[in-house]
Amino acid sequence: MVSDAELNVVMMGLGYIGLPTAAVIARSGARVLGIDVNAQVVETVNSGRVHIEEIDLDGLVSGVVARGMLRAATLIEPADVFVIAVPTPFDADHAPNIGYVLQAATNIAAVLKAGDTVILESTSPVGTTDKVAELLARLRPDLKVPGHCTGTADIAVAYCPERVLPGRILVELIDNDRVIGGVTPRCARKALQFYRRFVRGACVTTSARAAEMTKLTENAFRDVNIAFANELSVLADGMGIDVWEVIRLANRHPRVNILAPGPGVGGHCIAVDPWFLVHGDPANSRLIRTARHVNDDKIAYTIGRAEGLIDSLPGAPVACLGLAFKANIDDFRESPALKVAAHLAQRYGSRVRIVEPHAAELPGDFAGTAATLIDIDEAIETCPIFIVLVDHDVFKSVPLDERAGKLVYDTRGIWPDQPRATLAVELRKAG
Ligand code: SAJ
Repeated sequence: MVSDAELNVVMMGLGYIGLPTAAVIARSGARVLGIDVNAQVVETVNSGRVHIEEIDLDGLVSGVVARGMLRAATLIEPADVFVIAVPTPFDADHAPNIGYVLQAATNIAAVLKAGDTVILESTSPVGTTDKVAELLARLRPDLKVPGHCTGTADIAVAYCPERVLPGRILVELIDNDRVIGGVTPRCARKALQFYRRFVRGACVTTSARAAEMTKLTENAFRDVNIAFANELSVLADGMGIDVWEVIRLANRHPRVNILAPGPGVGGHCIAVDPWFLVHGDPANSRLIRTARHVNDDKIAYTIGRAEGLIDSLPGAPVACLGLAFKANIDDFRESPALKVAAHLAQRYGSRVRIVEPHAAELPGDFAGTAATLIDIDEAIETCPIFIVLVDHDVFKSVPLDERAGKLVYDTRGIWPDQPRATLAVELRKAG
């Protein structure tokens, strides 16, 4: 690989993963060109600003752009390493759509030269990296592509999944271990050299297919475990038992570690990636598919429980706490909290007051409803009913004396000291 000072890297896609990764690589001393189809994003990054919220990202991007280490464009240029971090959504029938990955690979093929490394980071169905190599071989018959040539290949093709947690991206990009899968072992070694530049965690090499499955496995593992917690919460509700107490007690067992139930699973990873495994082998992925359904169904269940509580106090204002897909972030995409709150706003109109410190105004989902956005202080003053949908720190810190008399449906278990008589589960038992 070329020396540090000369290394040129192209990042395909400047989204939630691509932009922070590009900035971290630029900080490590490589010159990075970020490519995005959205001209607005390109302009924002080139002016040293960010279009996504992530802790400390603004300062990092403005610094590396000011030093000339990171710039953005819509058109690709030659480089030494190409990293693909574009979306891999699923279609209506949950079939993975790798169209953006193949388009990125097509663009890379146009500028590829001997000695280059192509790395896919997007979460992808097993076999996608092989398809990228196959495409490069077809588009560039002048190059010896791994898996499609004899002797030493001219380029390297590898898969290295991103594993960072929104809200901790910059820390986890450096500290997390990385799984690096090569189309051939030599490809993995080439990609390993690249990640060692900026990763402090261990970098482990394997095959591209094993690395692809590892990524899907990580998110499916979490989905299945959250589904267990969500199923427990429904069972406990039916028996008039506080599920949070049961989980706290069960987790005292040295080999039990139950995750947290909630209003459903949101975001763009955990609720999507397990389908890639299911789609690959539907007959043998019964548990993973069922977990997806359990988590998706929790949204409708939460709405039903919330309606029961709201109807118990006709006409009273209702505070819905949180819209984000999880705590302390401003990301509302695929958020179960937003779906529940928007449904309640449709049904109960001006009775519904939304508290979301990460929103300046209500999202479009509330258009046509009479719901309003208020702050937590106003909610405490005016609302006798609280539906807790997100465990933002600011909600957790509301002291008991300010909520003692409220009727509470706490889907996130943020207030363990809430008097039982005011909890939705207790009211249901009584009713
Ligand atoms: N959730 C629960 N209960 C829990 C944990 C989470 O209901 O005990 C919910 C959250 O509220 C949220 C959803 O699950 O709605 C997902 O949140 P998350 O924090 O579990 O995960 P993400 O989607 O923010 O990030 C995940 C991470 N994967 C794993 O932890 C295995 C991250 O490391 C990945 O990089 C990311 O997916 C990704 O990009 O794939």
